[in-house]
This record gives sequence, C-alpha cells and structure tokens, in this order.
Amino acid sequence: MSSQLTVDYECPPAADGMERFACPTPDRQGRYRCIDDHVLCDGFIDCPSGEDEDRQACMFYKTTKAHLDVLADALLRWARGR
Ligand SMILES: [Ca+2]
Repeated sequence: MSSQLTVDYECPPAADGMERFACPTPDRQGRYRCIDDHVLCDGFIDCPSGEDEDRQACMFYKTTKAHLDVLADALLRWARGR
C-alpha cells in the first residue's frame, strides 16, 4: 500500500478534451472526484471537503487568471496590429 499523503490520481480528460483535476481528498466511498477547471472558485463546493473553493487558493487562482487574461489580450492586440 502506498501513502495517501499525496494525490497521485490522474483524471481522465473530459469529453471535450479539456483537462480535469482530482480533488485532494476522496469522498466517503474513497474515490477521488474529478472536476473541470471551470468549476474552480465558482462559488459552489464541488470537492468533498470544499478544496475547490479554498479562499487562499482561489485568491491566487483569480489573480493569476486575471494576469493571464491581460497578457492574452495584449498578445491578441499585438498580433492583430501587425
Ligand atoms: Ca466549485
């Protein structure tokens, strides 16, 4: 038996090919739930222990995503202006 301290569970990709993520803790049946990235920090608890709505993680996630959106927007405008 391997240690349960780390999550090494791989989620199969979603039907549309998007990457999915395993919740860090298993549910009552001992199964790791796979969630889509768009349910992260959406205000609804999707993981058994609510990790996908963790306040600190979501703050990091949202600021990072905001920066990436600005960067992607700037790249798009740069590409269009050429
Ligand atoms: Ca959620």
